[in-house]
Amino acid sequence: MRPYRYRVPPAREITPQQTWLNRRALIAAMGAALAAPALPRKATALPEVVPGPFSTDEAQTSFEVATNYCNFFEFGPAKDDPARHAHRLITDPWSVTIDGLVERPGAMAMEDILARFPLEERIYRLRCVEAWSMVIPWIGFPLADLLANVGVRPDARHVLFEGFDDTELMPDHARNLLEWPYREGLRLDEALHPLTILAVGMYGQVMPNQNGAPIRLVVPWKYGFKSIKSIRRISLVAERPVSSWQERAPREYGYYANVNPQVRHPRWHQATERRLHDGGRIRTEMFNGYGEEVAHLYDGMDLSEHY
Ligand SMILES: Nc1nc2c(c(=O)[nH]1)N[C@H]1C(S)=C(S)[C@@H](COP(=O)(O)O)O[C@H]1N2
Ligand SMILES: [Mo]
Repeated sequence: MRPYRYRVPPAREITPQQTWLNRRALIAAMGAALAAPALPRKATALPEVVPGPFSTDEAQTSFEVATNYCNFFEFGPAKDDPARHAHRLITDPWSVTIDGLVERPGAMAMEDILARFPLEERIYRLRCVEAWSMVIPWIGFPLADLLANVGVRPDARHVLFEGFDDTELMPDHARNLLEWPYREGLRLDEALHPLTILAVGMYGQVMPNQNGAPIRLVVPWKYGFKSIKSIRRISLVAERPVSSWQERAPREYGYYANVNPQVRHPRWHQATERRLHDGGRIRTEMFNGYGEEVAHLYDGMDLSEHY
């Protein structure tokens, strides 16, 4: 997260969803034509989705903005890099390896994940540490469901998540931005909190590649960088892991990264945020407005120290 200039693209620069879908279909068709026989097709539909708890009724960010103004550094640092390059990521077949301190380690195929865990819509605020925010209707399921399914061993204290590290897929200007794979972590109680979900879609459809297909984390009370995209591995561990951003700039990015208007950041004022869809500035809420649900997780902790 270097000091780039960020702006919301004006409407004329935003690819309408239909064009974007057509382009994807075209790219898929081109791929299919080159690799003659049975190229795995991207799932076009999700199983049944029911409304879930904790959803906000605030105005939602448009699909166009949410899919064109992205942070996904594997595909480059500019806000439109992910929309331009993430189609390179092949998301089917995909599996997530679950290992470490679990009773039943192994690789879980995406089909099995979709078949096993009932999907819910969760409309959450997303607050980036760069002081912009969106409201996104995610489709996913509680991470706690997956952890219950594999059985967490009593000595596990944290969960480590890893993205993909196929540097071949990355545009040249992205390869050296971070140590790959992208890594994030949560304390076990944060991971088990019912607000924490693994998302497989948004806006009623399969997750667009640039938003972290086929499966990503969403932790709405923390800065957006905790919500790791395109997860390949989930490890239950005893020691607190070091995230990619902590490793890169430990004074700027803490392990907790709870949204906190009182903790200063050297580059972005955290007291207010810009809602991308209306351009207005609003006050940033402690825990991104989810304090009632999560404040108890941090009882007795000095959050200016454990930032
Ligand atoms: N693998 C991976 N996950 C990532 C990132 C990234 O660069 N790589 N960026 C993070 C940041 S900084 C933010 S704000 C959110 C943005 O999610 P969105 O682009 O879907 O809005 O994704 C997070 N997850
Ligand atoms: Mo972010």
